[in-house]
Amino acid sequence: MISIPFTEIQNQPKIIKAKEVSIQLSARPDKYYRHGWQSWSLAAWTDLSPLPIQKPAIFHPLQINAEFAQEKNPNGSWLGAVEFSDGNILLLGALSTDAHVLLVENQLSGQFDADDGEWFAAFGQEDVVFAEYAEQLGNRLGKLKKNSAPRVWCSWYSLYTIIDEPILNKIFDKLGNLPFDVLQVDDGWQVNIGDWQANYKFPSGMNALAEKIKSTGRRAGLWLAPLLATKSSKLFCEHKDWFLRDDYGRLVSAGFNWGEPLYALDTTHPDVILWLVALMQQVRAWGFDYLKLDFLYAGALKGKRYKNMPREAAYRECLRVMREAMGMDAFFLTCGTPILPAIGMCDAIRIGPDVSHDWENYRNAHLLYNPSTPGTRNAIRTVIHRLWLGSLLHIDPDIAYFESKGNSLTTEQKTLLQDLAYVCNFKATSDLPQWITEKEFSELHSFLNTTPKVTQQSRYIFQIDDRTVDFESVVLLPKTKRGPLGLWADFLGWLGDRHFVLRFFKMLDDNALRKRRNSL
Ligand code: 9PG
Repeated sequence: MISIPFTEIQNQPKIIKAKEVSIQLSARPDKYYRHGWQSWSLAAWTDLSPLPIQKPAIFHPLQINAEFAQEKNPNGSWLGAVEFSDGNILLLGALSTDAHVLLVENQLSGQFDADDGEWFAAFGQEDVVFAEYAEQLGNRLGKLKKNSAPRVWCSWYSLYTIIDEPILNKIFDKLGNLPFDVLQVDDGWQVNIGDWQANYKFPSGMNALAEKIKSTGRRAGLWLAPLLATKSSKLFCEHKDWFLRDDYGRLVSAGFNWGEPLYALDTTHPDVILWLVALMQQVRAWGFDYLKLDFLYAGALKGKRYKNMPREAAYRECLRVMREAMGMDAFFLTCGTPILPAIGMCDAIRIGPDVSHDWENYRNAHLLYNPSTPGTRNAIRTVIHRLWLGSLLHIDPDIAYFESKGNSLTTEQKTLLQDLAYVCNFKATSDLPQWITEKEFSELHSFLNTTPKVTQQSRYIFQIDDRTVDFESVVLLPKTKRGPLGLWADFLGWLGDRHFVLRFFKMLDDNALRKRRNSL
């Protein structure tokens, strides 16, 4: 462990090569910058008290860095920062993958999993320090920024899995002259997670779907989750030896979704690599050139791999292979991705949890303490703390809403989300042309055509053209519940780990979706 006196960093940034490094602080800081592992994990400035463990635990592999789920001290993936009473910050950040930062009493320390690596440490004004860190990361991992991010219509946040060929074709026609660059088909087109062929709802096949989109003058986008599979998939049944296992030979859980347990591919297995390359080429051959690859954390879970290498390094290598296979001319958006390994490998990265047509779900936020589940407040909170990534690649804050039908967000909340899109310079929506009013249609039209001047005035305050927008009220985290409510919360957490409970909730969701489909 290399120990650095704080005074050595106070006047100028430092790069340190070490497996472990620690900085002894001169005073107890006021705040800690927690940087979550992947797109959906929390990023936020908080006080130094322990955060409640988010629940249900069955979701840990798919929402956080599960290795640190029980850690009480403030900590985060690759980087951490502390804020002192004078407003200055000290940042310690890794310059390569497989690293973690932790604050124990007055000691800020960083640790690489396997070998030595480089650390960046700097003290001063928050924006300057984060910009310097990003610059150093860019030098090592690469900057991949194209001129401007495409404007995207995405099927997920209005139709979820109820997409089918007739409804999508109708929507593509009705989008008229709205200035979208990409129409992206999300989850719901595939036979199963792992079985990436068109399902019965797309009888004309994927070529025809891409053709239809291109005939409207836009690029065709497609969602896939290539690094994992459900237990019921053909892929899992036929290739059990392709899946990640632990030291005892047991399958590693990649969480639970789509009403089923999920398993992760071992992306260092030569046959898996061939399969992934063929899949990326297949998607391109269908005619899609905007790829939203999702649930990518599955490529970086802890396990015993075919090739013995650190898990995030293995994941980064897999991204490189998929990027090469899809071609540099494709637009590659990563989602549910561990952040640092994706830098330099993709064009854009989702930097927060999903938005939803609700502001905050009381059960998930206040009883399960889960800041990763879909919800607009969760999304804004984490995105606003990850803007520093914007100098390295396009940052996707998720979609903005304009429609009021089926949407419980207030006008102010919807405006905040639209402003977040301006701040990130990444514009997307899922609104249905048949649901939005004339007024909402024209608001969406002007949103897509506007690039306002955005300047950041402080951590949470932005000037957007002549308006001042303050995101501070959004970022607060719910307090731990005590007494009977605390017990109830624990019980809910326990229930949330049961497969039958998760399947029951899925059934309710599916029913609601069916109703939605019928109303279209
Ligand atoms: C499709 C969706 C959309 C969406 C993605 C991703 O359990 N979870 O915490 C969880 C978080 C996000 C999520 C699904 C589950 O959504 O972010 O845009 O593509 O998958 O299934």
